[in-house]
Amino acid sequence: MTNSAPAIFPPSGIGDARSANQAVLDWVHDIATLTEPENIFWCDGSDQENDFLVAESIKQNVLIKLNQKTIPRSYLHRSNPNDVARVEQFTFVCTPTKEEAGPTNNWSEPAEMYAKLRGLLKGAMRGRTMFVIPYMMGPPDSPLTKVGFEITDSKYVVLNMRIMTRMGEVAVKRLGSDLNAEWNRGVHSLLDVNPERRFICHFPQDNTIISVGSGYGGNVLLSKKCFALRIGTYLARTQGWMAEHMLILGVESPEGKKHYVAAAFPSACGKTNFAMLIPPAHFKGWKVTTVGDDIAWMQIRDGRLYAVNPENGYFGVVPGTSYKSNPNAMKSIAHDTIYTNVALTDDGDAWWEGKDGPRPAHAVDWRGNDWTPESKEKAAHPNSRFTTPMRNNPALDPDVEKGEGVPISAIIFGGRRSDTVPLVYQAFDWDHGVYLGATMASETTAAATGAIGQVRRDPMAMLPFCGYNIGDYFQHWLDIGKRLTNPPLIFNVNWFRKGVKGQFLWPGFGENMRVLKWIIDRCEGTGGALKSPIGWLPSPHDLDLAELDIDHKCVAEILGIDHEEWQRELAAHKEFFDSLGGVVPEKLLEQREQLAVRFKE
Ligand code: OXD
Ligand code: MN
Repeated sequence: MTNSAPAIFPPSGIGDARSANQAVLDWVHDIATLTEPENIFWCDGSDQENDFLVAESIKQNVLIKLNQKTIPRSYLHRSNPNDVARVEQFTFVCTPTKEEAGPTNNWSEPAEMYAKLRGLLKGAMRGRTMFVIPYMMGPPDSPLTKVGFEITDSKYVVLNMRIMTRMGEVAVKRLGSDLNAEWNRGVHSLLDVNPERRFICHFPQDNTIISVGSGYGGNVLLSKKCFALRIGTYLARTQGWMAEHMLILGVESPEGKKHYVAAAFPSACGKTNFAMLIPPAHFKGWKVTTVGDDIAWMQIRDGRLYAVNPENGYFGVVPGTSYKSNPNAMKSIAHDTIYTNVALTDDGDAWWEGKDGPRPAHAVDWRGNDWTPESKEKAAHPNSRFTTPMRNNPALDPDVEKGEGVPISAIIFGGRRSDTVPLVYQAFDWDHGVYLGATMASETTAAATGAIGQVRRDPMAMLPFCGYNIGDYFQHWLDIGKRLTNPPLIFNVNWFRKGVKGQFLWPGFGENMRVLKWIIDRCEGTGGALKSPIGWLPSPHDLDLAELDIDHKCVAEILGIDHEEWQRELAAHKEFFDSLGGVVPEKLLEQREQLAVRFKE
């Protein structure tokens, strides 16, 4: 720091920049010179610092203290109503050429975007404190673990990053003093939270993210979608590993045999619920444990894929969370949790649509307005969120900190589809599995702004998160397959198929254990299956449906393949591949042709 830089604040011994890498200090100095903050606050992630920032946030109305008896150390934040979800239309991948960003990303020339962002950031932190957050993604002793620094002028971001990452000195130490060491530079400023000046920009070649004009999680907790996925995919490709939008769970049989599976579902399709699944009573002795609920970083060891969860907390969708849908999530969010955009009851509790128990007679809704059960508006925003430490999860897997990761036996793709796609089926091999991932689709939800309920292709649930050309990403998947001697089996699931009357055919939630069990049986080589044009399909008796109250007609319907629907699906696959403008690898085009041929056989 030079003399002209602002003083480090607070001077009380909280936070310390002295041990930081000079390259980081130079960058901090550059951003401080540009944004002109009143103070620089070097975050250390300590309890003392957290208490200080929580108290300040309450004073400034950034946080509302919830009832400390019923939900200890938990707080509510209300975001600006214009700022409640990720903004894909303002998210950019800035690579030297447009081709590198590919057909699925908004692209801008890096120099142009840097100039525009520097213009917006000029003086942006005047009168504000600039926080510097050192953080680490991944377990402390993992070769996959990476360091990032986020500069922000939002206390809410600091408090959330402390939950979502391993923050503070641990990251500074991991980085060390090598000026050429790899680390992610993240700059965030709220500016005036104006959608017209909202940009989430990634510079993969520089390992840099700049996000302005938003205070909403996915846009501003730069560790998550921006670093662990968009920049992560770029690093993964160049370094030969995988960064995926996948939960990771462990399944242990009563005999103590354990498998791990990774699953990619688009946003708000029940990833957190699946990651925390509690098996129904019939599956006595079976245990499901959570390694991660959103992101998997995977590497090859001894011809197998091993996964770590780079995160340290969960940023989950609140509405619909209940003791019925996800008891482990309910226990996780019963303390030490930051709620965003839920309703506030008169006794200081958090409330949302789908919570257990009766609706409150009166509450204050997510916008801060009075709400009663007669109100037309929802009390909690459909994309309201909880931020909670993974340590709160009663089903946390004991190997979550294991540096080498957990070995993955199966990869599951899935989406929200009312028709066409059966409950579960298995790919014939890795390349066919890549095709299942590449052609995945889902009906859109509230996790991103835009229309809800439309079928959108979302390859590997990565459409909004792949930080480079999607064609090269597909090729990377195919290349990884060539290096695996013991590859995970690949499956596709759909919990959301509906009957003719529009009713869900499958009960979902804990009952998804029945599907998981079949997947594990297939990994063990014991599960039965029928060969179908789309892959290996269980027959109704291959699934353990004992003690499940389900109509046999429903089971047949949910496992069925309607040839007409699949002709439309095949056409949609072609249309999607064509829309990508020639980047899809030949191998996947062949997969489509083979699928078409199998339907004619
Ligand atoms: C998320 C998302 O927040 O996928 O995890 O949108
Ligand atoms: Mn996600």
